[in-house]
Amino acid sequence: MIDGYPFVSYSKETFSDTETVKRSREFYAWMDSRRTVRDFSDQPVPREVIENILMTASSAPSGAHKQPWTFCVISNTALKTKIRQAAEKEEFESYNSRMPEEWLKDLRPLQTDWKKEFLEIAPYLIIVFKKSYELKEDGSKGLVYYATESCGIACGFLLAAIHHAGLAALTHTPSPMNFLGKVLNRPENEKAFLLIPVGYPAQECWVPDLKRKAIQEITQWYE
Ligand code: IYR
Repeated sequence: MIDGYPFVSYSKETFSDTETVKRSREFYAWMDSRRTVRDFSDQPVPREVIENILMTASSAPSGAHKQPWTFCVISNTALKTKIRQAAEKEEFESYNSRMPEEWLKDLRPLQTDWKKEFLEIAPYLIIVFKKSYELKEDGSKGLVYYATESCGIACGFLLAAIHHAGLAALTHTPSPMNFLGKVLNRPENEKAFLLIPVGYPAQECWVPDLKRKAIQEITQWYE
């Protein structure tokens, strides 16, 4: 007898080819309408929405089902201010002396800079922490597997859930990010992975009119 989960039947509804094509097309169109947003409204978002999008994120597959993530949810005004100040300090350094010219040139069309007012305006900041190992209650350590891939997939699910709920998000990577672990007092096994401000888009919200790569540019078919 192997220790572990009981196995249950996974019988899902399937669809005709026509319906499958239609569903995939509609989902693509919906996801393709998602944009990274930097202009947020301060309109509050119901707490249950945040809980639901986080549970969606946590439904992502992970190595040996370890779910090696913690989602820190910040709505406290003083804490948001502290995070903004610390992020801007790092970003100022990055934009002014750490990023190479090619990187700055690549960012110019997106019109980003070191100022991060959205960190105080968005009603919620979700900070995803990656566990590089498990810290058990008795203080011992446990392995996790493919933690980076697992967290990346969870963040993808999270962004899709945010978009599905009609909210906007920004994948923000203040660099380096270790100040977040310090500000939030995270345990030693957790490293900040991604900072995602979440909220409704501002009434006036502008995004660059970027184009996505065509199917021929992103695929190689072996038939
Ligand atoms: N972390 C900085 C710089 C930045 C880097 C990339 I790559 C982007 O796609 C956008 C911004 C910032 O958040 O401004």
